[in-house]
Amino acid sequence: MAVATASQQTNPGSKHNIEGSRQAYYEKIAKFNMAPLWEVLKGLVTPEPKTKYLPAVWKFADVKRLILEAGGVISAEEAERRVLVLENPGMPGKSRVTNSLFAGVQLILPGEVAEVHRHSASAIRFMLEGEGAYTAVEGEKSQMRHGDFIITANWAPHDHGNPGNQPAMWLDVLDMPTVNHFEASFSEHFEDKMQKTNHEDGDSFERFASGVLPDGMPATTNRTPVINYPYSKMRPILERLKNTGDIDKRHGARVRYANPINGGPVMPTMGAHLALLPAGFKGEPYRSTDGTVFACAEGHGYTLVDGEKLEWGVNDVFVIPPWKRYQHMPAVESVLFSISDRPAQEALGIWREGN
Ligand code: GTQ
Repeated sequence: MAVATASQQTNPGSKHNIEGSRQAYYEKIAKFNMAPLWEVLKGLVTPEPKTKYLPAVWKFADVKRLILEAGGVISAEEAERRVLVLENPGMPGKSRVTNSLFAGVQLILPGEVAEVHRHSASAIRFMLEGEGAYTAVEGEKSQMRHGDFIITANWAPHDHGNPGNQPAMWLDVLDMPTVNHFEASFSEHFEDKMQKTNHEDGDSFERFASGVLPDGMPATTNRTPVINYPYSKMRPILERLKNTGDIDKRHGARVRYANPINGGPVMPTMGAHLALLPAGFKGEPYRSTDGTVFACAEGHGYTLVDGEKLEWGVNDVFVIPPWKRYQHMPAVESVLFSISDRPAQEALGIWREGN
């Protein structure tokens, strides 16, 4: 072996010479905007999903204290949206919680308005704390209460306001990184600060999610017409599932927020679930290719992810990156909201799950 190594060093075909001539070749083709696939192929076509994003928890006690401080730093009007971005610690500075999703917590103080605008990105709100604030979407002014799930589909005009007397805080999740991946982002402002709303609170839920549909409605739409899926209507359904033992061993007693027109996801890019984890539940391991953002609506416990314990309680937010194996371990009966890019992956045929 020693002899062979010595002869290789003087051989014109030695490893050293080959690398040198390859490098010269790479430099030559780079001038023509070309590059060798074989140098990068393994990183591009991985045998399993690889992520730089990390599992993480944002404790509501910290989020609340710090965002209330932002109330003294900038007004909602000046900020346009007074939001603390929940930055994934694996990718700081990217304004992302997963590679495809943005998450933030928004604060509206009593008397404030966040002016009407619209954009290509779709948004959801999951209401955390404070009563008296509303989001107006497409002419419906929707009161936001703890656990409510509010839809702002792409290009839908929306404004927020708080005529009440408590600071209102909610989780925003938007598909901005997905839209920006396609470099397809538009946005615009309106002359008025607020929309004229001619649909009463709860109108879209009653109109479209009661087993009948306005006659002549198309049989399929790629987004839900419902603006607010109120927690007061969802929570009793979880109770029904629990009471009949319809409890998934990984997810608990879980509903998927559906488009009532065709049963599809609420939006093409983002889908959400609400799950009750009964007292004593020990979740079996689960993983899927959709990195998922969770918010705790009730209870407390922890989620095991790759041997790490993410402890959560009411209004805490946590993220599980793609293909990380996790198990939910509630300490008491708990309710978890979750949202991910699963509908987008399913539409593209790349979504997978496993244990
Ligand atoms: O409420 O319209 O967290 O446009 C980020 C961008 C919230 C909003 C965000 C937005 C909004």
